Amino acid sequence: ERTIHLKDYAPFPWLVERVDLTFRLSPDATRVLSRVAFRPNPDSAGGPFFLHGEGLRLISAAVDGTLVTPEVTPEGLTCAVPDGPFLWECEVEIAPSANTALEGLYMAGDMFTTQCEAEGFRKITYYPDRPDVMAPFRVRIESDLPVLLSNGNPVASGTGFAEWDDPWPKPAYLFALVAGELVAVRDSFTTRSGREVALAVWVRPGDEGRCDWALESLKASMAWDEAVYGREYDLDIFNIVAVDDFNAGAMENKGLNIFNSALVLASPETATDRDYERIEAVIAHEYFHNWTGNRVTCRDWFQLCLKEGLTVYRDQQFTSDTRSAPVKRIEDALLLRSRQFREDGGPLAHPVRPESFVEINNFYTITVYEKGAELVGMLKRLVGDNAWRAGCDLYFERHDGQAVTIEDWLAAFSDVTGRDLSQFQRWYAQAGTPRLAVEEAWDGAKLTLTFRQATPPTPGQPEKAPVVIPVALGLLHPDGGELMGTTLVEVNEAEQSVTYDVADLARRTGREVARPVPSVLRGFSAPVALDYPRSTETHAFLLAHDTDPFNRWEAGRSLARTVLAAEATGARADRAPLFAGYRAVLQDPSLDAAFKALVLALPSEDDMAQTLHAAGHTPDPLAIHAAAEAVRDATARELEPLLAQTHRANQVPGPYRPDAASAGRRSLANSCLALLSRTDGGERARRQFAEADNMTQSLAALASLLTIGDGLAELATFGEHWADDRLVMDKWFALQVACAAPEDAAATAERLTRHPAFHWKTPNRFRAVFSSLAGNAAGFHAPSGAAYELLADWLIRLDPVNPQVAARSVAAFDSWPRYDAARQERMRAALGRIAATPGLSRDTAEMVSRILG
Ligand code: DPP
Ligand code: ZN
Repeated sequence: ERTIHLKDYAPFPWLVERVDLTFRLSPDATRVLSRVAFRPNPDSAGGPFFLHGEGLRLISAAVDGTLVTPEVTPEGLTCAVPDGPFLWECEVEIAPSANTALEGLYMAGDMFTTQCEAEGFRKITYYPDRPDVMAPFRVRIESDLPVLLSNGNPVASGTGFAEWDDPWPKPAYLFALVAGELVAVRDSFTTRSGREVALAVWVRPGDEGRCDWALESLKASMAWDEAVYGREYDLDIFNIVAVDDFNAGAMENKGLNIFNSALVLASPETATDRDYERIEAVIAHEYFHNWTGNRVTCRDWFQLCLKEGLTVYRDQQFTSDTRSAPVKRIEDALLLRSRQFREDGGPLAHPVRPESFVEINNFYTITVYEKGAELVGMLKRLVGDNAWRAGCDLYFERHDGQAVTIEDWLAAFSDVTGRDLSQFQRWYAQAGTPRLAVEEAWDGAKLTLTFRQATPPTPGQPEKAPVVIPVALGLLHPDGGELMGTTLVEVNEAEQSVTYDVADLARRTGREVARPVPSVLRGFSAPVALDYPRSTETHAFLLAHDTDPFNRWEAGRSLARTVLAAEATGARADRAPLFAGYRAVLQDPSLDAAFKALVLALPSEDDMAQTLHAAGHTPDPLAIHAAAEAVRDATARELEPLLAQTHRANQVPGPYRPDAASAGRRSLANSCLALLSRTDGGERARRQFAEADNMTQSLAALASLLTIGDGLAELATFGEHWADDRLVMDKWFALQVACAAPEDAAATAERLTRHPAFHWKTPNRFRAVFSSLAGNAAGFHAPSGAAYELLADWLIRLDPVNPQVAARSVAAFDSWPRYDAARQERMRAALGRIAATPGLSRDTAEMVSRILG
């Protein structure tokens, strides 16, 4: 297998002056004509003229107008070319209708669409398909279809054709083309310098009523990027297209964003609050790429975090500003700890900037994205808000129109601040989650905190050096008040101490001297695992008194974790402090509803498996599930009147609105509903299901019923009612598997694969069943191994059709090393069976071999 290494980077020996493409569209035989003006790259040491190209039928090629016969291989072609500038022309034929991998030019139903990131453009024509080759593109599309779209501004159109011109130099991965019978929902935005931008969301006829939220979110994003980063949009038009068959979430093609329809289309009847929030965030994310990714792009794919980590960070900021900042921070930490820490602690661990890959599509990971965003957040914390903005401005100014590296990014900040960021750079190079141990010493007047950091070994990286860990901390007085507000401690040694003169702090705040209660890693100021054993009383105290909302939530979480860890390992736990904490939080009028809902949610079962594994146990998924169920049952019994009252008090009257406050109240009411269903036999949920006028309420009610082993009638009603709606049916498929009892999960998934609407070649539908199965921890790890077998069977079937989706789904098996011998053996056997499949894709083969180690 070819392995690509970061250290082997060399620039392409030519520069591209401009690209002209003509597409003669036809599902089975599309012709692509390209004219590319090359000139020698003065920064290159030279080399052969090699153009990437895969699965293309070469019709003809010419250099400066003279026909040539290039040497063609499965990866591309080489050709003799002149020493100076020259014009390359070629014509190829491709078959979009045969493209089930959904990479390159493909058919989504009757429409033509593209997905080129990372290396899909080479399936469209011969080209230097690498992000450091940037050029302006002009595109002519010839087709009888009514809507013909590409990047940039429209420059000409007539019967059977349209022409587009993108003046901004871009790499081929940002190329896009869409053609089909689409309708537009339009709006406009005036930039702060007065440029009028025409906005449109293009959808299949019938979906027009579900575009308003995407347009609102887009306008809000455009205004936010101007206000917060001073970044304006730079074309006359911004198009978004909704596509049903799409491998990922969305794609930031210049001026023509293409979205998985699940992340664009929303109406109160069909989309949940969660969907609305995700749509808003993803619209923002793709829009923000216009500056972080498009105007300034990546030199090579090893630098993927340069654009993704930064853009995720920016979309997180946007959501914090638009909704609740503490709630957003908690949600991001939840995601990071449940999925990124898992990845970082298993066989798929890799640095935020990997050093090698076989298939780059396998590195669009939670580590590159979410840990990448954490690194950006830490950088901002370390340099401060003013230097942050100055550094960003310098980065944009210096590198506009360039393809750059993490070193270039960090240089902007060291230049602005004079600070040496070389130790910080280790965060990009070292895989694994640093563990930060904290110890307190109290002498009656001074408090010393000692920090010890260590990053565990990961594949290929046995030894780790200390990183810079910004630790935000505060000190609380035992009377509940704040003794010292949040300060930042930079931990950059393996072991480091900091001492606080508590006597002095007490005098200054007019309090008695007493041992303070530290609140450490406020706001989750660094993506580390904190090892700070504290008593239940301390957690209860922090839950009641911490002034930092994140740590307040964290304290509640720790109470729950302590109970679950004990009960899942057969020990007895005192649940009373947890229930007391729940009571206090539910009754606190100063806390918002979304926050209360987050406190009420138990750590996920996979999260508990990670916790137990880190503590030296072999986690038993069934025991964890049973413990969580028992705690939920007990919570429902113990807190019933308060839950019922909270449920009533948080009903949102009037027509559905997706704003954060309403969504927060629904979230809290539905958390209560889920618990109350355990004691009321599902009565409230059945009523809510019958009366619901929006998807949030009806899906929550249905989930509550299915979780208590009820709701079959409602499930059938729901399925019939929404049979023709592919997005809602994805929820119908997913929910049944997600809510199935451990012993039923595999059978439920298997039964659904026989459902006539199980269109397994559509990624959303495949994932509705199989991501849900992998996410149902106790069901996936049921002792029979049936879920492992079923997933392996389907991955073997999917791989030749859609290698990208198959490869991503294999990651479900990456937790095998933490389980008992029997489960390990079954999971490895399933992986072995996939590995032994003849003709396995490069994508899936790489994943399986990394997981097996
Ligand atoms: N479309 C994906 C994203 O925005 C990859 N660039 O993250
Ligand atoms: Zn992105």
